[in-house]
Amino acid sequence: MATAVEPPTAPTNHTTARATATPSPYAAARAALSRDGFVVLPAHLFLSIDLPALRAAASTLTVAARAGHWPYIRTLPKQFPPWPSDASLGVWGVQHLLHPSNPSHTIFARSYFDAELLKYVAALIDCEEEELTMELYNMLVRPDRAFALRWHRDDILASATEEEEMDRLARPAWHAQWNLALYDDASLVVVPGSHKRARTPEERAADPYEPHLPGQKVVQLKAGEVVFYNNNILHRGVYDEGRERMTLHGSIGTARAGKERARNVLQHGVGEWAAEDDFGHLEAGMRARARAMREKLVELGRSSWEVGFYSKDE
Ligand SMILES: O=C(O)CCC(=O)C(=O)O
Repeated sequence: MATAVEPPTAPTNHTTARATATPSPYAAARAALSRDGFVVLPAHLFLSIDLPALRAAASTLTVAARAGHWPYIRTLPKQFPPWPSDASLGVWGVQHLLHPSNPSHTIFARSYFDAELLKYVAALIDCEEEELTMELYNMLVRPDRAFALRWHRDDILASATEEEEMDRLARPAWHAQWNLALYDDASLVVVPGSHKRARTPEERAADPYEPHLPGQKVVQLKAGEVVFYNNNILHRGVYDEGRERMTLHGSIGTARAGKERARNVLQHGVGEWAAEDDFGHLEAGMRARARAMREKLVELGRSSWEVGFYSKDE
């Protein structure tokens, strides 16, 4: 079972930590992610995560999105992109928190580029921090009416054969994905360990909205906690439209990722505005990191212009 990882006494570089006998917190998180497919980290690790400021910014943007004033939204009843930009359909996600036209994008950027978070990301991907590439920063919110996501793996189609599943699962993810809960959240349901194996006959035969798959676990997050999860773990979202949800949903990649990852990232439209954001309001050290990571995303867009995308809803 994935457990919360205790904080480092003194932050260390994950490559240094690998050589020591006692696993560093970064190595422990990596081991848990590798074993279970997810790992929950405590809120106090991440000093730049300012919950009151994030809640205020998240609430303002969500109100704008529901009123039709923020066009980057996930709309009901669609699970996968692209989503029509019509808030009257109902909203379950708010996209592009780092878009320069979001007046609060700097507040979200401080949490996305948090120094400690990036150390964990590099350790979980197993790359150097200098190789990290900006990807996506979105927010999952209480849906406007009853809604749930079906069981899925983010970049393996439900129609994949056992061989196709295993072929994809055997390859490195080259990115890290996380949920950071601004309010207590129990929406993400996973099947621990399923990121390492093809679906069982029972999982294949199950209803896409099957409420109880063997071994499933509801990931319980307290406000401020972060769950990193393998996006190809068998998972779903089960939502309570009556309960506040504002959970930041991020991913960061590495320059080592190929076109497959480029498709997954660029299908969300981030390539259209990323070059405009110079993160000018961030503090110097964070600004330099953000600009370097943003540059890698812009380069990914340039070199992958032909990737296109498919929709798993079809
Ligand atoms: O709501 C969640 O936490 C899960 C979201 C998800 O599975 C997805 O966006 O593919």
